[in-house]
Amino acid sequence: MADTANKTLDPRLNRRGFLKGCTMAAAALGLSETVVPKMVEAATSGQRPPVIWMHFQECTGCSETLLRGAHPDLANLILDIISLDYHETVMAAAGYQAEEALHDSMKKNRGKYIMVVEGSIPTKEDGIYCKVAGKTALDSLNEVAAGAAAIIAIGACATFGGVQAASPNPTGAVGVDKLITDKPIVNIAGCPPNPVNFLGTVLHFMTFNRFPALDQLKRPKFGYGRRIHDHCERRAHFDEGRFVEQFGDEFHQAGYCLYKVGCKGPETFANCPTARFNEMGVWPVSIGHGCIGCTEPAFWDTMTPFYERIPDVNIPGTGIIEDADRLGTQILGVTAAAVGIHAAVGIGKRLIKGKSGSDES
Ligand code: FSX
Ligand code: SF4
Ligand code: F3S
Repeated sequence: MADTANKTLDPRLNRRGFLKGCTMAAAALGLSETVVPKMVEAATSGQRPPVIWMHFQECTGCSETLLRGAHPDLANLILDIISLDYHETVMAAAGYQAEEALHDSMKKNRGKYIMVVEGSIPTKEDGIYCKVAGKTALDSLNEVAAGAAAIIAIGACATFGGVQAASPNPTGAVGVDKLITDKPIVNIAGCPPNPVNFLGTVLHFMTFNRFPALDQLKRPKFGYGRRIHDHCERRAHFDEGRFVEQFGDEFHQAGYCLYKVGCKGPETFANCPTARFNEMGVWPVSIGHGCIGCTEPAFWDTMTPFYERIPDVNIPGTGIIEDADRLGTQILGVTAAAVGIHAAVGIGKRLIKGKSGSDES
C-alpha cells in the first residue's frame, strides 16, 4: 500500500507519463494547459489524500478500468497521487491484516480521508445480501462514511444501484447517496466509468481543494454535461437520415448512425466521444456498438431493450435539451420524442432526395 509520508513519485511513473496524465485530466476538465503545472504541483506536493476504497455489490470492472495494463501511465498516476490505504482487490494484505489496515487508516485520518465506493448497497433484510468480514455492506458504508471528508461513488452500481437494482431489484440495491446524506458525494457514473473522469475529479480536488461543479445527479459537469449524441462522430449520418438497419449490414460497415439499432446516445450525458477509452482512443459507438446509456440512472430498466429504439412518446412542444441539469429519467420520453422527430426529418430528407442509404457516404 502507498505511504502518505512518502512524497517521491513512483519510479514506474516517468515524468513524461505524469505530465501526459495531468494534461489528459486538464483537457477532460475543460481547463487550459496553463493549469497543468498547478496540477502537477498539487499532485507532487506530498499531500496525498488517504483513500479508503470499499467494494460492495459489483463486478470490479471499475477498478479494472482504472488499473488495466493498456494505460499504465494513468494507473500509476492514480496510484501515485493518492495514498490507497485500503482496497480489497489490489492490497497485499488479507483477513485480519486487511481489517487492521482499514481501521488504522480510519483512526489516523479521521475526517480527512476520501472514501471511494465501488458497488451498490443491498438494503433488504437488513442488508444480508452483501457481507465482508462478517459485516454487511450497509454497516461498513455507515461506519467508513462517518469519518470521511468526502465520498466518490464510482460506477453505475455505487452511483445509481447498477444492474443489481434493475427491476425487481431483489436485494433492494441502492447507490451511496440514497443512504449517506451528510457528506459531499461525487457520482462518477458509467458501467464501468471512464478513468479520466475519476482522475480529473481527484486532481481537481487536490488542485483547487474542492470537487468540480456537479449536475443534479451529482455527476461532474465536465464529464457528464453534454449528450453523447451532440458530439458523436456519426452525427452527420443521423442528420442526413443514414442509419444502420441491422448489425453487419452494408450501412453498418459504412459507419452510419446506430440510432435504429438502439443507440441511446441522444438520451445519455457523458464525454465518451471526446475522452474515449484505452490507449487506442476508442469508445462504444466508434467500434460499431450503440451507446446503452450506462451513465444514466436505472439504465437497465429505462434504456432496454438495448438493441431497439425507445418508442417515441407523443409529447407536444419538444425541443433539444441542452443542459444535463434539465434532464431526469422522468423526461427521458421528451428527449426520445424530440430525437424521433429529428430522425424522421433526416429520413424524410433522404426520401425526398430519392436516395437509398447505400449510395451515400
Ligand atoms: Fe458496476 Fe463496477 Fe458496471 Fe462493473 O465494479 S459499474 S457492474 S462494469 O464495474 O460497479
Ligand atoms: Fe451517434 Fe448514436 Fe446519436 Fe447516432 S444516435 S449520432 S450513433 S450518438
Ligand atoms: Fe456508456 Fe454510452 Fe459511454 S454505453 S461508455 S455512456 S457510449
